[in-house]
Amino acid sequence: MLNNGAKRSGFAVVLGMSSAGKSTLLNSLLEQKVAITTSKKQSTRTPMRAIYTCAGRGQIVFIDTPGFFEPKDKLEEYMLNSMINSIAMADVILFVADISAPANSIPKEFMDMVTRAPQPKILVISKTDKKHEFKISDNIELVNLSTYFDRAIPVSALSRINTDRLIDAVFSYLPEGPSLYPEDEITDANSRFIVTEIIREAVFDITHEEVPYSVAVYCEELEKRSSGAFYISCIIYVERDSQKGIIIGNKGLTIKKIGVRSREVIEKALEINCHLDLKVKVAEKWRRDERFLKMFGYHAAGGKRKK
Ligand SMILES: Nc1nc2c(ncn2[C@@H]2O[C@H](COP(=O)(O)OP(=O)(O)OP(=O)(O)O)[C@@H](O)[C@H]2O)c(=O)[nH]1
Ligand SMILES: [Mg+2]
Repeated sequence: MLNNGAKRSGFAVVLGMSSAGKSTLLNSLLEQKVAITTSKKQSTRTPMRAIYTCAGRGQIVFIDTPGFFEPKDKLEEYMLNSMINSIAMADVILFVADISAPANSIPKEFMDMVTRAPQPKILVISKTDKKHEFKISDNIELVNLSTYFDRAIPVSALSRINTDRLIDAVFSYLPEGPSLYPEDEITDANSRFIVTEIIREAVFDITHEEVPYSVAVYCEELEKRSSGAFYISCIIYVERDSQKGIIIGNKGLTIKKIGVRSREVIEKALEINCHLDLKVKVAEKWRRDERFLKMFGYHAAGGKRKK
């Protein structure tokens, strides 16, 4: 436990399968929306830092990561590599496993990667609100899994069950030291990144099948006007003409819905008033094209970080 009230700080990397609830957990721990969350897989495409500061105790820099899967194109290779590279900087690893996921859903190579890492590890059993009466022994895979971890903590991000216990556990594994980020900062992501993520989240929620996975958002302009309101212009890229039609929708209704919803979330997240302009363009096979991946920030030296 904490030593003579000395402050602690460090990195806690959050790993797990896609849709395990990693991003939702971080939003719940920070009591603020910092990461996008959707019911569809592969919503997080790039690692993002979510900063939890407690004046008396110190600072935990959580790193949200893309969920594990077999990569099929360059975007997915970037996602997997960025997740793997995040592990090295962690002081503690949080492995999020969905209590309701089917047994054996976690590939052995992923588990091996996690268990081989030298850092202390916490198994975070997520979505426990889904089980009427939660018993770890109900899920034999989780019982086996827990033997590889220093401790297992069942949580519900949505019902905020055991989130304080998880914060206590993470602090106990961090080294003593000063805050790594200014204490009022909650993420390292810049405004352009936050805007494009919010639009992508709206597309994920509003469109279906392959469309969300074929979408990337590019922010052309984000500028404060003399009125005090911001002008934001973004391009939604898709891979095919047919997808452009789906995004625009009958009489432009779908793009309008995406715009209204995104603007509302952007204004709340950035605490601004804004005018949001959305365009849709086709960039064939962008998921396999280095130039586009770079442009969208899906690149090792991606330029969307402040630091
Ligand atoms: N019932 C319940 N659902 C949850 C909880 N946490 C997350 N979910 C749901 O699980 C789905 C996936 O959540 P995300 O947080 O986006 O999952 P993720 O692990 O970040 O997924 P990727 O970014 O795709 O790897 C969403 O529909 C969430 O609402 C929880 O505590 N309880
Ligand atoms: Mg996520």
